[in-house]
Amino acid sequence: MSSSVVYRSDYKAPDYRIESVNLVFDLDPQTSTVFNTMKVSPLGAQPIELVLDADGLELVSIYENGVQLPQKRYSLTDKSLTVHGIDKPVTLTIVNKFHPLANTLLSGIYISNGNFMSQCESQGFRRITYFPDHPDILTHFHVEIRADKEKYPVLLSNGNLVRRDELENGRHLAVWDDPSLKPCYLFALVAGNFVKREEKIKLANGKDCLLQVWVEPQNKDRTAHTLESIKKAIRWDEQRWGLEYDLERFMLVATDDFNFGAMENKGLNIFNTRYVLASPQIATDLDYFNIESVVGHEYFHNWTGDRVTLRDWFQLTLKEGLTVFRDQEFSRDMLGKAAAIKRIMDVRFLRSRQFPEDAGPMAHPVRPESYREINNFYTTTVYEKGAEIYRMLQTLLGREKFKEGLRLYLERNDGRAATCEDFINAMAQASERDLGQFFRWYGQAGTPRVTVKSFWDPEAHTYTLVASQSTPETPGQTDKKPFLIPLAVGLLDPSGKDIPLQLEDETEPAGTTRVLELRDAENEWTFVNIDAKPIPSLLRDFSAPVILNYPYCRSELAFLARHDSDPFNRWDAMNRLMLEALNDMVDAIETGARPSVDQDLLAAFEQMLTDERLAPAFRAISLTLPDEQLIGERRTLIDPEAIRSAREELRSVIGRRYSSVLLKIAENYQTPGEYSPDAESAGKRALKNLAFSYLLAGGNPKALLALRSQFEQANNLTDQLSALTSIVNSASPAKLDMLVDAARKWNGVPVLINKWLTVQASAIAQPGEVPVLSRVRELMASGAFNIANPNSVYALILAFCNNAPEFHRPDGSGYRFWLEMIQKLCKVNAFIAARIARVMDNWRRYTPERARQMHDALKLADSLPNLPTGVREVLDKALG
Ligand code: 0A1
Ligand code: ZN
Repeated sequence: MSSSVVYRSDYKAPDYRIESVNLVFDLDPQTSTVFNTMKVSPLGAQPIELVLDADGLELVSIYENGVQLPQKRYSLTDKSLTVHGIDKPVTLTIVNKFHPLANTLLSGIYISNGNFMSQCESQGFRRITYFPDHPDILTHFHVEIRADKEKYPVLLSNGNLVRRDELENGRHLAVWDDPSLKPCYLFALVAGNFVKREEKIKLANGKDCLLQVWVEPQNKDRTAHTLESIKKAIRWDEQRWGLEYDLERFMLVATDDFNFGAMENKGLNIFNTRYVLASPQIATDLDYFNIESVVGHEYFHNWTGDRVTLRDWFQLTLKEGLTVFRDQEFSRDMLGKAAAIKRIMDVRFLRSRQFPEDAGPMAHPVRPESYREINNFYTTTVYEKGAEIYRMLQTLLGREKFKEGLRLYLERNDGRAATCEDFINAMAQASERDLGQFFRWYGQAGTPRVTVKSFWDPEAHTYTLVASQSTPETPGQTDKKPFLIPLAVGLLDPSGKDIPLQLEDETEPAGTTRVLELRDAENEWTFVNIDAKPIPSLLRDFSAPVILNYPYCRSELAFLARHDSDPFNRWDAMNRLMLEALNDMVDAIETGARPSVDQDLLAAFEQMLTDERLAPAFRAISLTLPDEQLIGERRTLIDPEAIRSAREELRSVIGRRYSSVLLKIAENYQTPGEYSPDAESAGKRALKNLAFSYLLAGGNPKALLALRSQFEQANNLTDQLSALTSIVNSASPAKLDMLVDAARKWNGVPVLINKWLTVQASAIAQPGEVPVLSRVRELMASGAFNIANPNSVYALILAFCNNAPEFHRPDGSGYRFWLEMIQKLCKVNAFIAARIARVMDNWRRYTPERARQMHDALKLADSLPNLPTGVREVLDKALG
């Protein structure tokens, strides 16, 4: 078992170079052939053993310098082809076959809606041909694609198009040459029936660049937003970081069948259609927003990932964390006045997804030390916590020094495979700071707890903050050293204004937000000239990925929610208030008492609801109750039913108590006229639809009527879907007709059908209604669902598993369903199976009877024969 574990410490630099690779593809959906010619040069004087990776390939023949290689010169296993004794530069030619149609893992080259599509990160290239499938082997790729011309009129690969030609038997060819050096995980190939939207633009350096978005013909009218997003990303990278694009063209292709969101293949990004297609009828405001951010993410990888790539997969966060940080900054800048919303959305995601991961059996450092299946490590820890590391550096060093450091890192490592140390060294050099302690963020898992205490001395007019830190144990790590934690703080005077901040060893105040550096187990800071007891605003803009403990009383939270000049903390104060109130309500429900709603919370809620000076988008996000996952996080044991009851009770109280204000908001924040996804209109729709959802939770008949007509008449999907969701989650019998209606309208458009599945899988079942699982099973048997399509699995199965009270029904039906799904998915797509397996990660956190049943289900899954490595890794860790 342990032999399949890969350790970071085992890294060995290659003793050879691949000077170039020439690939000729003869494409056929059943069996494709590739002619792979590599120039290999040993680096030292010793003959080398060249180990080429393989996965499911059929070897046809192998030649060295044009001569067939004798049997004794190579060994072949399932997973590798080793050529022995290469003692000088040679040209190896390997001919092999692979089977696109049978490739349901969607890694390597596969078929999607009849078209050829590729996905090589992280280890898919070995499913195409024999090659050293490691990110530190960089080479020049020259690619010829041959295929039937009628079925596959468009033939694409990385780099520049150098030739197109006709062949016999109705076939044709295209030749692509990529002038850049790249590892094979960035290779891409697309062949099929696609149409394009294109535009030629001028880059900041004056060079022309051709931008193309390729989609299946029915989707051509849904690509304008994507093309605009590419242009915005290019401009932003030029302006914010001075980074330019380096090829003659930038292409993006969309596919319905894709394991992740998108992929940054050099010059030829491949995207899941859900992050490409947009029109008012098929995309919500959030979809428009996400498309822009994912387009940005993949484009930004051109520098952070492609030009500077990774030495080994353990360094994944070097490209992913950094690129998430870059896309977060991009989206924030694109939002203009509504910028604060982005940080709130990102932190909300981090807290409800990454914090539980960091506290569970899969907890791992941002740079892991070992893995069995690298695909299991494309996690919220590597991505989102990783992004926080780069953000903290920017906060600590300041924007200018951070930018200098980034540019130094890119300059030094351009065309190379780098490590996290390379990045930190460049930052240390640019800022002339020792970042040794900071580097612990890459190596220690777990969410640090920061506890703050405050002391006001009315005689000395000083205010002292004492902060201490500790980080819980995580698997394999018991003894944690202190982190360097940037703690951005402000102090509010009794009228709610920011106090100019002066520390005791300073001669004058400097600013109203200060970044304190918590370095030790405990540190303290004293501010002077503080005449009245202030209220501290701690961890402004969420300056570090930590759990902050400060003994705020509820009136202080309400005060911050009303006055804090830091919009993030204003939201956070409201959120904490809600969480505390909900926590009390769950306590009451669990002990059989009637839950009562906190009056401080209601007052703060009403205050914000009616504060017309606040942007609607900000009000909408601040007045949304924390999700069930987050409420569960602070419980000793999770009882999903009690959590839902509490949350629904609070929603209904709000809906009844503030019905007239809510109705007014629902009316005032209509967005008549042509649909536009801009931040201001989207904010209005968000606030209006939130108002409606509270009203419906409170059983308001007027709101029900209004929402029914909104569903029928809205000119945009945001309003339609929101109406449908609110009604499906209410007691109204209208939901059945509406679902039928939606199915009719949305039929034939996969992104819409998936939303339709999710609404039903996530439904809040009303008393007397059949369990959601029954409906899920019906849907699985219908034509709307396809187990071979990852989006479909996520939309129905994963959405159901995240519908906590339904999935965790005390009868164990959800867990039996989960086991069945694991069994089925293992046969179709092991990566997706591993993802679904993870919903049981935190079984120990549930009420005892649930935990027992979850444990049993995990045991049963673990005893299934022929479990894929990735699924076994997840199950074994969960079982501990
Ligand atoms: N690098 C991509 C994520 C990605 C990873 C693996 C994939 O297939 C197994 C696909 C995409 C990104 O960060 O966008
Ligand atoms: Zn990425």
